[in-house]
Amino acid sequence: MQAEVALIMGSKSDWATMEGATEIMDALGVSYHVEVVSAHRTPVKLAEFSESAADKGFKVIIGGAGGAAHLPGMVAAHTHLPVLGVPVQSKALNGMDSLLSIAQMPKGVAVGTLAIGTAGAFNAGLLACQILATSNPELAERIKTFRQQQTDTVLANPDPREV
Ligand code: RP5
Repeated sequence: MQAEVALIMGSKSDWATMEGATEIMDALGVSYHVEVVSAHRTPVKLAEFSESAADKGFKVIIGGAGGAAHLPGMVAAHTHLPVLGVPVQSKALNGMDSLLSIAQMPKGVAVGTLAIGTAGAFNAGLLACQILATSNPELAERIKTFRQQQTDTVLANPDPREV
């Protein structure tokens, strides 16, 4: 079965962060493909991957990268599919470099930028599911259930001193 989401990242070192996207996609029953595709180390592969992504059946691409994080922007330059960018926390600048590299796209080529690090990766997976849910009512119901469970958990235990 063809995966609906392509989850790509610039390096194997990004996996510890990007794995968070798979957590929520697994929970919501959305299929994904995972692969290292580097804007700088494998630029031809990046172009070929991005140009063929729609024809392969992918509907959303999540790209995670750190430092000079050109991956999501360059993917977006090669496809009309929605691209979600996750700034991986870098050692030198704590991910501020990654964030600005991904967020500051020029007008006309869009990347949806998430938060730095694991929260951003998780939310990229969630947002990919929400995009797919616009044409999948059953997935939309599963997302609503997830959100309600999250709300119920917080409301059920409002004392910050209790675990
Ligand atoms: C980026 O450089 C990657 O996305 C990664 O976050 C960062 C460091 O890569 P490695 O040197 O760990 O392979 O391209």
